Amino acid sequence: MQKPLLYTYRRCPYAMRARMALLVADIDFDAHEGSLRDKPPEMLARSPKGSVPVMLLPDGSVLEQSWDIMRWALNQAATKNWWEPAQSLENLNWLAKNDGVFKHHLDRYKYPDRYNETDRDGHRENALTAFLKPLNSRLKQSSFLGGSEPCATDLALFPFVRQFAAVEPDWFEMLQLPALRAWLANWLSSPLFVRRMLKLPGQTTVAFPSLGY
Ligand SMILES: N[C@@H](CCC(=O)N[C@@H](CS)C(=O)NCC(=O)O)C(=O)O
Repeated sequence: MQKPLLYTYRRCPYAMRARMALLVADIDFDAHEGSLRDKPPEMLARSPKGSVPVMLLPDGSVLEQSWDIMRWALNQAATKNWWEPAQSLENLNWLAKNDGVFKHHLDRYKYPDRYNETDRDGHRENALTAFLKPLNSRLKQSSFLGGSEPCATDLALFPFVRQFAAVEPDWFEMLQLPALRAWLANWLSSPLFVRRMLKLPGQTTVAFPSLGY
């Protein structure tokens, strides 16, 4: 294997952050677009935990966590402006809160049936109070968590905030979260995101950047 191979799933926010980091780092990689209902046996053989993203490196090692893929892509001289600000205690805390408390409430708000959830609005409120309002306050201080420029933490959080905003877009639009909304709009229109969202053929391995995006 010459190039890294990423097992990915288009709508998965973890896969989205990994793919955006690989694009930022301008890394040439192959991508296998899968389905959560029909996971490729060769991926499961390398990573039995069965979640995406998974990255196979040319030296045979396997990265099984989205943040590890981001580290592998961005922790190098050319992209240290993306990686180093993400190592501050504050930004590591944002990552932990995103992947912890926010993801918990987001899932139960977005998929109440899947979680047998009767208090969907309570989870929506908790996500706002515990995460989105504090994030809005933080983003009033600077446009990005990286400061005036984005860093890996911005990349890591954006796909989850996007999911939340998309559950009830009209309701989200009414919220008094101007800094957060500006941050989100910036990412949604970013060429990185637009390129990442283009459809890959399902269940086949393709050279990701060579599709001419
Ligand atoms: N901690 C993992 C979480 C990855 C994850 O949960 N991915 C979801 C898709 S968004 C998944 O593959 N779930 C397995 C399944 O639903 O079968 C990471 O950061 O990569």
